[in-house]
Amino acid sequence: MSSFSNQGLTADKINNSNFNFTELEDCRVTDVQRIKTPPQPPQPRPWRKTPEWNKKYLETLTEDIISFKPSGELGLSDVRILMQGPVGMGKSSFYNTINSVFKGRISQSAPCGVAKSGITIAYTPYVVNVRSGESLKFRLCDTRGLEVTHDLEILECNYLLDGNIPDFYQFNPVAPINPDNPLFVHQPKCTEKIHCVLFVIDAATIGDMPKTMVDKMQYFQNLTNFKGIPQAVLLTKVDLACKDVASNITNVFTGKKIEAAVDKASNLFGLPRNHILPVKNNEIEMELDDNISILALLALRQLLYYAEDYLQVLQFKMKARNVTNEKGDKRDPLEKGSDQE
Ligand SMILES: Nc1nc2c(ncn2[C@@H]2O[C@H](COP(=O)(O)OP(=O)(O)OP(=O)(O)O)[C@@H](O)[C@H]2O)c(=O)[nH]1
Ligand SMILES: [Mg+2]
Repeated sequence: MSSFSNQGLTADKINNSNFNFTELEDCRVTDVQRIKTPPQPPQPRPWRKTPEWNKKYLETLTEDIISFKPSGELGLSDVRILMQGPVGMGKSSFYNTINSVFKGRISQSAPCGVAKSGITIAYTPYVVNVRSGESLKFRLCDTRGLEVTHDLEILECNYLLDGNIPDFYQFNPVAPINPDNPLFVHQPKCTEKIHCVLFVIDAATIGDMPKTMVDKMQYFQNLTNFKGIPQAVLLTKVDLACKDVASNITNVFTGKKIEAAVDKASNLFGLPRNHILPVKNNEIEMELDDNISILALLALRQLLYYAEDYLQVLQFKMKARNVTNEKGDKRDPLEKGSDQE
């Protein structure tokens, strides 16, 4: 039996009213240890494998994204990821969050905020530069948000996917662009087309989306499916959806409310759950937060993988049809009818 002598000290002096024992003469060491280290509550099981929340992992993700290059054979300078979704979901903020990581400070290049008819009104394929000034090999294409009453015409959505809408084109809700418009891009290059679609949805309000909006998104998704373009859902505002995540972003993959929002998005879009990417954009932050950056880069890296997989399929098709690449300019594998049977 392990015991110790109180050496003349009284229980009051020793326990300082913190310990729950009074029989000091026969106090076992194991008893003291048990009282000092109360058993920890079991950690909730993550619903998705959690990333390592540390600087080293942030560096790994950053390097993966910097080293991303679209497959050579198509001759693309970069891939285009189109952000689409209702107004105010955090599309522009996602670009700002990504751009901030590579700038090394909070950046607000894309205007964002809350306005009834939306803040973004133009098609803007944003580029991200590293600090040396070099551009990364992807563009986050921001566009006008969908509204229940007013939005992009479905034909305009089709033109967006096909690269017919010029960069920085300002949408006119009362006069949708058409092939007679002098700005219309009649023969877009493969690099001007969309290689991955990202539906941007607010995790806190996904359950309240009006049916008309869901229908609009699904209609747009059908178009995307028809063209074989890969898709994912960016689930923003996870801080507003779950208090535990608001207090600590690393709880995102254990938060039950986030898991429920992921399930909902997966059902809504008919996409596997690993295509649903939760993020928290910079909003209140004045300084970069590594955990926010890790979550955003994790999503972005996955989008680049989807775009790359798509390009590989296009290359197989190109080879099968024996068409030359953009440099040879003989035939574009994304030409209408060439990527679908
Ligand atoms: N708390 C919180 N707020 C966010 C988050 N993402 C975006 N916001 C805020 O939501 C509002 C709308 O964000 P935007 O990025 O402008 O949304 P958008 O989808 O680009 O909106 P439109 O351009 O109007 O279609 C802004 O006030 C953002 O600061 C997030 O993850 N958490
Ligand atoms: Mg916007």
